Amino acid sequence: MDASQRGRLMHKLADLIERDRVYLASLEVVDNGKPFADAYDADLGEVINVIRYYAGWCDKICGKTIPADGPMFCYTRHEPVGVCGQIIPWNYPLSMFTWKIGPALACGNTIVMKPAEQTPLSALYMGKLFIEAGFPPGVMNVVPGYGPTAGAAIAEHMDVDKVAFTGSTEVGRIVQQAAGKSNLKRVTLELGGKSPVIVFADSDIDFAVDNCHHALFWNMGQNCCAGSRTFVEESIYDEFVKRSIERAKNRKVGDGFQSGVEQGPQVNQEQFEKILGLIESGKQEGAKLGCGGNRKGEKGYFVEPTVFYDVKDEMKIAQEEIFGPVQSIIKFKSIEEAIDRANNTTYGLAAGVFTKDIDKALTIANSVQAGSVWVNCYDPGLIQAPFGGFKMSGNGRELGEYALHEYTEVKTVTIKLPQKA
Ligand code: TXE
Repeated sequence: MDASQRGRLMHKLADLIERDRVYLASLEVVDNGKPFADAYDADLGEVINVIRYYAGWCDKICGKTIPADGPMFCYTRHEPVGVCGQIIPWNYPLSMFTWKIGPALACGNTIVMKPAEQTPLSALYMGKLFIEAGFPPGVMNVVPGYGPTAGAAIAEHMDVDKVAFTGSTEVGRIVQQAAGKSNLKRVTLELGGKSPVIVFADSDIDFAVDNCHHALFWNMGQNCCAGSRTFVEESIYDEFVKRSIERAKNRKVGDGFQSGVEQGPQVNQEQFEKILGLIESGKQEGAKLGCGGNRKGEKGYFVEPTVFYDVKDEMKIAQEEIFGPVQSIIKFKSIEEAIDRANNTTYGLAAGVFTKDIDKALTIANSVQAGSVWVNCYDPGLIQAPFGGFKMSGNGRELGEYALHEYTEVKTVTIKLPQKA
């Protein structure tokens, strides 16, 4: 169909999501446990914006004419890759769904989507909305199932041309290997992180405390770019620790449908136990526990907002992705030391810096190995800007114009002319 018609279908889909926004947000709460206000405002807001953003791109994806040597007319076409397998996690079920389908549809691909086994409901409902919007049969296929069966079938399939995966680094490797062993399908990966946030003494301390709190605790800490290593300059360290503990103690934990709740349960028992195990390792390895450190209550997978301080780089809680409400505060002395220690990780997804000194901000921005660097903010959620990882946090970029490159093949057409014009 015409590219502009694809754009109209995507706008129609966005209209239907807006119509059913309360229902979709409620499905996210039931499935994932996140607070309703977060699902409704942040997740659904982003979902609608992403689909509209990419709807606008549909008829603006252009090749080039190339001033090639000789009597040649040379141009490129940006063609769809074909059938795109997309495997997504459970922390942002609908957001991850739309980050993936947006650029894929804009470029004219078809999709086989596998939602996470923990959170398939909103993806299935989206399948229904695709039909209602009038997408041709076969363009969008939602296949719920488990990773080693349904997910692996996508990664290994000879007729799938590309696989986009978001999830653990461990499974990212499996997906890339499966692509290598089958048809060398294109692979983009968005994996875990251990993102540093560097707070200098000249920053507004309350502002920095609050931002570092949200950088870690947002979405129950189940965030690939969670600011999970909070580096704080020596001279403000004690005060920063004190205020961070106060903030975490005030965090309201409970049922996501109750108003005012900031933190719901972890997604399942496996994640809950992983987090409690890492908290235990922090205690045993000598990190100081400022607050929390246990499950909350006796029912459900609730974890107390936990703050560790005097955390050392070699401790497990400073090395491994916890994916839970556990903040680790680390002291630093100089900017050089902060950069070295921030980069001392296999991950490279994101980083934050808080300072009023532009020189420090730019030195950090240029020196940290991370796909996104946020200055005096953390994860502002700009859908127009690319997002993705350095090092073992993955490859490829999602969102923004950059994501379109991941969903097109560039074809070069060269025509010999009788003479150079
Ligand atoms: O992830 P998995 P899990 C991290 C986080 C978390 C850990 C484990 O640290 O604690 O990973 O979470 C599908 N072939 N992140 O076990 O298994 C699976 O069905 C193909 C960070 O839930 O990677 C699901 O759809 N697919 C992350 C998806 O992969 C397979 C978000 C993610 O699940 C598969 C989630 C296989 N063999 C977890 N095995 C982020 N980057 O945001 C599983 N899957």
